[in-house]
Amino acid sequence: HSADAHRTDLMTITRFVLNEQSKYPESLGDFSILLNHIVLGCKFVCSAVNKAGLAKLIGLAGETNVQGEEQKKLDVLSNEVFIKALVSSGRTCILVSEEDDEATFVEPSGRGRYCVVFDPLDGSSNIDCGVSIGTIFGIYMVKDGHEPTLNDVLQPGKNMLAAGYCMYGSSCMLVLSTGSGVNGFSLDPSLGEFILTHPEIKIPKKGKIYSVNEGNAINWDGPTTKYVEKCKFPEDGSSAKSLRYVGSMVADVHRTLLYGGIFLYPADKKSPNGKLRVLYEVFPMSFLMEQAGGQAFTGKQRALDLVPTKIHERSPIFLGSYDDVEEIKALYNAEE
Ligand code: AHM
Ligand code: MG
Repeated sequence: HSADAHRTDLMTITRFVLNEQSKYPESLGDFSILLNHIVLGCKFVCSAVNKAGLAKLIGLAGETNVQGEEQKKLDVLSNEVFIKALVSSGRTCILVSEEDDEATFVEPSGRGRYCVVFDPLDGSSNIDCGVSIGTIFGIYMVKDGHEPTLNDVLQPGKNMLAAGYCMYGSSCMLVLSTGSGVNGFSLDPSLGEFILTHPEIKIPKKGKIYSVNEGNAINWDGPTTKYVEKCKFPEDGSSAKSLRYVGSMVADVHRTLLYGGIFLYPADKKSPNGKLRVLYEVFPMSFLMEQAGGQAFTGKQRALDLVPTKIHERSPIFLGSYDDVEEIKALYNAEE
């Protein structure tokens, strides 16, 4: 019986990645080691996020200002844990974190070939109210033998070797692509292991949900305005789309991946480059979308073709189901 098999033959994320890597005989197992360190960071953040509410209660009983400090600490703490886990893996050379203005260059003695770009705890406005937040990461590799420079991470997203996110939601889920499809793993808290629960995720070709901060509509450009209008008042006889917006990119993208639809963070008059960061928000999510059969578009081009010039650069982003992104592409292309 297949249900029994699920309970006794557990595909952990480590086993899964080792299996994948064994297809490449030249693989040294470095990637598996790196991933194990990322997984450790995710488990730590998951546990810290779950305790955050409790820590707040304890704080309230004691000092009055502990409350605010505890919450702030969660981003900083998550960042420290990831930086230390990644450096100690011995497999990284450059780290770019949303939390740090400058990139971290690993000392030569502890260096490896991988560059990791990440947002350790995304969706900061949702921490205080217990709504889903997440970690996003992307991985590049430096070409053999040269001294690593920022140019090794200022690469188009299509050069990433792997990308993923971990969502701290009603359950803790890690979604990963190493360039051959997308797989989802759920943390079994009793085992402390991520178990493959969502093999070969494919995004529906077309969806019924759009996801955007409509409060910014007054500042939108023509194509975005027109697209959202079409979601609400379709002209072709199709039914209107539902609106879902958590305000945590990981949660909004995760839902889009599983249910289909489109996620938008467009440019607006106030933020001509949108809000989201290219290296550790736009690229990893675009990589996952394409790997799942969807698309990701910046309003001008395929998102993964973008060449960033600064590590904290921003870009507008439209990603999700193939057909839905095709529609917004048509509207932007008609503008030109
Ligand atoms: P953050 O890095 O300060 O948490 O901001 C990123 C978040 C994303 O998770 C989310 O998609 C977006 O900001 C929501 O922005 P807004 O509140 O403008 O809708
Ligand atoms: Mg962020």
